[in-house]
Amino acid sequence: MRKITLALGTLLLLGLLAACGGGSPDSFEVIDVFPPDGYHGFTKSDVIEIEFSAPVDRSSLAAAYRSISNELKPGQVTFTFLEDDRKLRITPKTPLDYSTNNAYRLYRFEIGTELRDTRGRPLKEPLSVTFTTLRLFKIRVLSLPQFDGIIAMAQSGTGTQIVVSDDATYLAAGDGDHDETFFGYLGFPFPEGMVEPAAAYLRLYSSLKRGAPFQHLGRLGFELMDLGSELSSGDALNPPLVAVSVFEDGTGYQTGTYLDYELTDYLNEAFNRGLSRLDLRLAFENKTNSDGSADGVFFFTREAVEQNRADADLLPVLVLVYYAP
Ligand SMILES: [Ca+2]
Ligand SMILES: [Ca+2]
Repeated sequence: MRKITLALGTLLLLGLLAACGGGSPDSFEVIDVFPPDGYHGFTKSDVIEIEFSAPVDRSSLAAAYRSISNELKPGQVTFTFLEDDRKLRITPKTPLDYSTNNAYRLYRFEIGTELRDTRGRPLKEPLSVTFTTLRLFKIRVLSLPQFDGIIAMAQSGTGTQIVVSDDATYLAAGDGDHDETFFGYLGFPFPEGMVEPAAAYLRLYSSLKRGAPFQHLGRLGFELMDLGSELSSGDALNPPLVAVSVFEDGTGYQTGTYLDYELTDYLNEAFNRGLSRLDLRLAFENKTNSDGSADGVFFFTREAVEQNRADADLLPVLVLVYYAP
């Protein structure tokens, strides 16, 4: 008899719990928060959102919210209640600053047990969140060996002949002794974790010049490409992804010197297109001046270093500045 009574009591209790599970939870607590405590990589477009188990008594928020971070103090944020006051959005009036180097920039806020729900119950546990915004990184990236190389294109009676050399020790742009056209290629991989690109600078070492390319072929253009999975003949014929905006006109061009070009617009374009690299084609405005004599500029490839034909300092380098968690 006693056993039956106990079982009946358990059933009643379960029934009571089930009834509470509906619109009337057992306790007032945080059930989700963004960013979670310890989060890295909060961006300028992110907002803080906290989801509660029951509707918040709005009048209790002022006493419950606090922050030691100047940009998150009560006067510096906007509070918005959503989803029948079960969700609180906290939007900084000024987007939170990113770290200006690779050190973490910390932000912190708390919601204390002063917070009540509309039934007057205090928050079960205080919420304390420390998080960081994006950090700034500056790295040097070398072109991948399978993408640095040269493509030669020649016109003959039988049509256009294209020769791809992705294992050459140099890349060249210009024309050759038989009026063929040379295009040079570079493919710089993006680092993992790049959330927002900031700037890109290409540094070339002018190892060799033949003829008078800037007089005969016009300016050297840096063309943004998508080289795909490998260098192929189509990469000589395909147009650049966007209009070329960076040119070298040859003023002061000397062999044996470093040349610097800002390619930030190219970086942004490649990143916004979802590409995993900054791929470049180096091409003069005129494919050839048809004088039967070579005019061109030359740069080392990764293979040149691997074969001990050039020092690593002389390789094309992309200095990449970007934000990551
Ligand atoms: Ca190569
Ligand atoms: Ca020529």
